[in-house]
Amino acid sequence: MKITGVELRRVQMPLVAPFRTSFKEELHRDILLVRVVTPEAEGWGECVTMESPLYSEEYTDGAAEVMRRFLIPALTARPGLDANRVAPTLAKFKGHPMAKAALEMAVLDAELRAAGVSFGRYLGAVRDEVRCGVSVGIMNSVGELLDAVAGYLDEGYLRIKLKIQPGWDIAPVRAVRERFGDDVPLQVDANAAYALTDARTLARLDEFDLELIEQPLAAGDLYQHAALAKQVRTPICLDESIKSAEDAALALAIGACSIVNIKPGRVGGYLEARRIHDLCQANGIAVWCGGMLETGLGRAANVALAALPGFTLPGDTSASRRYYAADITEPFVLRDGTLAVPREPGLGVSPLADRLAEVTSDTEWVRADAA
Ligand code: SMG
Ligand code: MG
Repeated sequence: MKITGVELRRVQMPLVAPFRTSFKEELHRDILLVRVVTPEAEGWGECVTMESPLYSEEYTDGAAEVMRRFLIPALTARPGLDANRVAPTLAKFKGHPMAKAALEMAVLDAELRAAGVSFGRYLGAVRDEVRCGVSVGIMNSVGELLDAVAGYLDEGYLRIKLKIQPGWDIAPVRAVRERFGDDVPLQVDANAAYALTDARTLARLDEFDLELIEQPLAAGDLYQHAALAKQVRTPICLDESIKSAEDAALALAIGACSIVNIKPGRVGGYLEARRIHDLCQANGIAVWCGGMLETGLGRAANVALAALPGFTLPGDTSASRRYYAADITEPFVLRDGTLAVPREPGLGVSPLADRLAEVTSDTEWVRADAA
């Protein structure tokens, strides 16, 4: 297919409640969507960057800039483009996996809509619905946290992930265990807030029988994670450290983790995400699908990915209402702790025109011959 042009669209989405991690509190999302137009079909992509480069090096204004200046011109200059050629075409530009992933997602959506094939079927989904967890932010008090967790358990979430940081770790985890019991699948995510010298503190989490501890140390600390893994019993899961299937292979080879959080944006797209899934599955390593507070567009693709056979743990693929009072697509609704995998072609969901218009703050058309 040949790209006619790409629309960059910014949408303003207030969160239903503040979401605090060890690096930032989010109250509102300023999201970059891409719409790839081809003669056969249109496709949507969602860029999962945040406003500032705190989760990783990327940030939303930077992603828009690298797309309009480098990535989109490289793609539109290519006749015979398909989703599998997006990453190789963009590989000469270093970094920017989230920007690249959004474009690849949009091209894949256009291609699959034209072919009448769903994301799930294309990626290799083996389930009609996926089991969901929820990620619970850092709160002002343990009481507030317990109320939030109680609400999510009532809604039916199948596992709870608590965001932690130094000073908000042992006490909140203990309180959640004491209040809700040992049977609730519970895990924690530090977003790289600790150092290897904190190994003793992290080992104190062992008594709570957590499913995993996610990204305790810095993204570059692969070796240190391997050392930490020898000092704690709780399985280590990596998020920020894994930017490609190669990274995942290295992490597994040196024992830096025993579980992987797969986020398509972080690794440059759904096709690389599938490669990581395949690698982990071949090595008997469990994976689960992470989240970046996506709208219904990114959620549709994540849910399709999470339906692959190796995604054996519940993901951060929560229902739309956990994030947004009104999503830009028909909302994803939790049923018995699961979300349904869309069956229609491509993403299987589309933005609701009125809703999209309401939340759009800016649109920009990048034409093919701008190259
Ligand atoms: O989409 O439910 C979601 C958020 C899940 O905790 C979540 N994401 O490190 O895994 C993570 C964080 C990154 C985003 S923080 C704004
Ligand atoms: Mg994480």
